[in-house]
Amino acid sequence: MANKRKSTDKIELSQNDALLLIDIQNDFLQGGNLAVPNGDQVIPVLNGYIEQFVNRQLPVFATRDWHPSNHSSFTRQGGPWPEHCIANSKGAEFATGLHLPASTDIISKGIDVEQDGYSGFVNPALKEQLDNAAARRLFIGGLATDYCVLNTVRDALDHHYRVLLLTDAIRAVNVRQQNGGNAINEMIQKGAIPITLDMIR
Ligand code: VGL
Ligand code: ZN
Repeated sequence: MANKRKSTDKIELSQNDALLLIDIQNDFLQGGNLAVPNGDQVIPVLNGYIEQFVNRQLPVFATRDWHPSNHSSFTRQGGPWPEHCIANSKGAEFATGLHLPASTDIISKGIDVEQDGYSGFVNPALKEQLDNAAARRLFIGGLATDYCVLNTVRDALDHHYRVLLLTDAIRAVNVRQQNGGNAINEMIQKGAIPITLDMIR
């Protein structure tokens, strides 16, 4: 099909592009309290994207789950998740292997007891800072495909950003085995464009 995007297609980075890294935090990685299966595999790939953006002096944003110790999503409070990403804890720190530039704009979410915080846009600072940076096209990757990536992409599309989904740099929790695949299908169906690192030049 002539119109179908192939992995050989190239994407030229330009101004109005921003990289948005979702929740690359110790608790979502191997040994963490809510480790995403194969989550660590996204780190070297994201470092490749970071390099491309830094080389062009394009902005990098990183969200982080930043919960109080009595967050409503924790099983102890009747929620679905083990305790994870408690503000200022080791588990909430960004992975040391992730090469975040010093200029990274950090967006905390899930900071109130009742705020679910799956989407980076629950913190209004994200939209404000993206607008300050004149970002129109967001390259989104990270953890987890079926929660925070999905909800951030939904909101980004609702806010009329163009979204490029980094399909080689996302991993799913897969509480049910099909959740990650379903999430990817939904994001693409809503307008996100799936890309891989080799497509960037
Ligand atoms: C996430 C579950 C709970 C995520 C955050 O980052 O996808 N998932 N909190
Ligand atoms: Zn959380």
